[in-house]
Amino acid sequence: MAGGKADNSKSKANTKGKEKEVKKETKLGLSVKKDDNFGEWYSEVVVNGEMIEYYDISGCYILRPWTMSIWEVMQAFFDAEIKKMNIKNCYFPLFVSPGVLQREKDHIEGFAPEVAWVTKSGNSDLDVPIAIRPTSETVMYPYYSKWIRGHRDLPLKLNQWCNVVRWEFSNPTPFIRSREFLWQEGHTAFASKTEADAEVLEILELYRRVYEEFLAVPVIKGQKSELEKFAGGLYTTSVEAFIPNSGRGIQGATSHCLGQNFAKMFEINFEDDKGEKAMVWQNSWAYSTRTIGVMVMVHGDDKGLVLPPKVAALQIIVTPVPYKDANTQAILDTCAATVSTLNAAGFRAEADLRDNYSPGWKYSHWEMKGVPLRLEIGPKDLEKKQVRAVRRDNFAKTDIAIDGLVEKVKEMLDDIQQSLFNSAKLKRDACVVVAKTWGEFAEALGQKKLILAPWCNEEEVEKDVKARTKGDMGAAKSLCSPFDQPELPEDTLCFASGKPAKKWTYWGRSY
Ligand code: 87F
Repeated sequence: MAGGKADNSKSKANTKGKEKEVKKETKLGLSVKKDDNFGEWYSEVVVNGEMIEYYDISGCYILRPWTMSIWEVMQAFFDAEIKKMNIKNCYFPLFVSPGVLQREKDHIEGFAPEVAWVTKSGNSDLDVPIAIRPTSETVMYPYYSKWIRGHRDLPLKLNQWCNVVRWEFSNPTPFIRSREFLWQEGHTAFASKTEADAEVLEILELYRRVYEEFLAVPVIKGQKSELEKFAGGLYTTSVEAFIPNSGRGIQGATSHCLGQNFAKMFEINFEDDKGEKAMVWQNSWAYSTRTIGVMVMVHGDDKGLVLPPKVAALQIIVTPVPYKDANTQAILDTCAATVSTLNAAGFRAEADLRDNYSPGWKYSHWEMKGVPLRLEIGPKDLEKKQVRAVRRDNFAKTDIAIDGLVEKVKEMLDDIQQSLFNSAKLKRDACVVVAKTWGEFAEALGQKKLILAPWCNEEEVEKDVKARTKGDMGAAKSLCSPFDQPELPEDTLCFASGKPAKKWTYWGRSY
């Protein structure tokens, strides 16, 4: 059964002399193992973990509260950080007129098939079809042109939290590739390139922190190749994650320096401090609900989701373990009191006091949903003034004295957060292979590795790598040239062309 809920068949049980309806319990769990069929495992875990519900339009998914609360935690962090940078929130319309969309036709060309259009209202055709934003450059920049007049209007730094629509055609995947998704998009304009360059990196660091500090997913910061950068911009930086199970890299978020390309197209000019006409320097940057899919893929296991405590909607689930002759009410009261203590201390805790599910069923249920810590309270615990803690990440069990509960729980959640990151990093690092020749590269690619290779940095060579690795699994491409460059001895040659290498670059198949 998909949802992991009890079905409707009812049996009667007599508890404390009162007739109660007890739902028959159904089996929880996943029908496949993560290492056996990763794709199937993923689809099951996002549904059974109650993050996603499939929708009747392909590529569209319902984001359930369990998902939205994760998104809101990341949003609260990122939003507060960009406000410190004096970036303001705004909201532009969802619809784009065809005229402005065409104004950046050069770079939109490749994207055009993904743009969705509204052509009717009721039964009548619209005079002019209206596009739905796939991103908001063309929506926003005409107004940047209007609002920016002099150097005192700069910098202009806006962000919006919104949905976008990209009508993808290849295998839609919840969070990872959906036709509508949520993101923030930042669009900033500066008087100088120096300021723009600095902001690109400042934002990229926030993206690193979203992944590493919140989602406990290790990422690599670096620069995209000319082939993989946003064609409308000057250069693109990104954080790149890796999914060991599929052997694919995944672009986690991007921070672009647009240079003056859009300023030219949209005539975003200003009078500089010397009274001369100048063009602005622009950036744009975004991260999306894709982040959540990466987190699920990296941490989930055969029992379901594994949520890092910092983003989990619920950090602690308290379950009573009543026994036949025990004082059930005292156990339930202790559970409730424990939850109050934890909530008062700032944790997100709840008790599962439902009397129509057994403790075992509840364990499986909350394990499926990935709650980081479970506290069990039974008669023995009551007697000893303790609770039993069970960690979701490694199932380690510890008895904690009620006295020092808050401190101990804090310690454990911090430790879970750190352990998730550490083991994800160990696993990711174990997938990295240094390849100096085509032979080594091809072998590593066959083993689904994340490949670090010396490269001549030539576009033609990257195209050639793509052509030579084409196949059912998709071609290999460059993921990024890490900012953190290992030493490159002078006589090092490119793994693909044999020409002198210019930099170390990560390569692999990707999402
Ligand atoms: C799909 C359809 C139309 C990506 C598209 O990365 C246009 C586009 O411009 C498109 N898919 N892009 C590139 C988006 C670039 C940039 N936009 C602002 C970002 C960050 C946020």
